[in-house]
Amino acid sequence: MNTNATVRIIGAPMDYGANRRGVDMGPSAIRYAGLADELERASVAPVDDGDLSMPRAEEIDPDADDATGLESTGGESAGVENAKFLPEIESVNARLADRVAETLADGEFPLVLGGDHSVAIGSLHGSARDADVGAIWFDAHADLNTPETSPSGNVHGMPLGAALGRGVFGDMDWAHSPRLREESVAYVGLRSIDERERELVRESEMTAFTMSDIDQRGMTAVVEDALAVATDGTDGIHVSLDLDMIDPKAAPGVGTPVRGGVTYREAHAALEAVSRRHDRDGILRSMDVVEVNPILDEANETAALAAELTASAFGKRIL
Ligand code: HAR
Ligand code: MN
Ligand code: MN
Ligand code: MN
Repeated sequence: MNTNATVRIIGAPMDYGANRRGVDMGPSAIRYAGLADELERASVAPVDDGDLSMPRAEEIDPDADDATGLESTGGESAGVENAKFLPEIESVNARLADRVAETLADGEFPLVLGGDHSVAIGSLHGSARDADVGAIWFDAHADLNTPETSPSGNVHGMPLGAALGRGVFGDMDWAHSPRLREESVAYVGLRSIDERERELVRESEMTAFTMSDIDQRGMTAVVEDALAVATDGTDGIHVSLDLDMIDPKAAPGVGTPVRGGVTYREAHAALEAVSRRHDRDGILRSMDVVEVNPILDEANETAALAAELTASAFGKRIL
């Protein structure tokens, strides 16, 4: 990284937004896999803030062993009751947003370790508090649902919907807070999109690079275009890295694996492209690394890859 900013690691061991237990262990798994050493190899001195404290899902709901939470009602007529654990998710995210905003105000770089992808609601809310922020969303999924459109009621399918100020999001008043603008958001890696979400993405002003775009154009060209979108007219970018962008062969330990994802090297190429642009223009402002589920991954290789990719984003080079 060409800035001297301290990278502050903020763990958010939350799985309330996912449909399976295990991503709550993501922050531990990524640390155990050697995140600090990897970052040091990128000449970054990380400071670890530890984890935000939060009750385990079973302490809220004894039947949450598969994180079923409330029964999903789904469909357009459903309201916030179709968002499982929404009050708990909002309360964690309100604290996370404050931590991210304070970290930025101190001139440091917030690196948020999830947790399921609903933690991006907090990191984006904090990052966009005092700045105009663009985003690159590395993900197999569009995460654009709202409680009204979600087929599952799982909030990890809704963080971009929330950050764009769509739908009803209880206390987290995105409609009246600083938020993302559609034209400053670029997806990379999409391949699993709900029917309703497909319409929402098409109708939106967001830029979507699917797996087919990566097949046809190559990862580096795609990410350079995504960077152009997210940096245009903004003060900096938030990178949200959902490990399920990567093919389950290289990243088996994720909450929602989808085959046909990017390879190990393409993933590094993606984050290296972010880092090269950051070296030039100092564009990177905040980042989250989410959906690592070590339960599904005997060798903890997904967490190791998460640590390596983070180092690539911060400037680690092969030579
Ligand atoms: N779109 C589906 C839903 O809303 C699947 C959710 C996506 N899961 C994730 N997000 N891992 O990236 O339920
Ligand atoms: Mn996601
Ligand atoms: Mn703003
Ligand atoms: Mn995903």
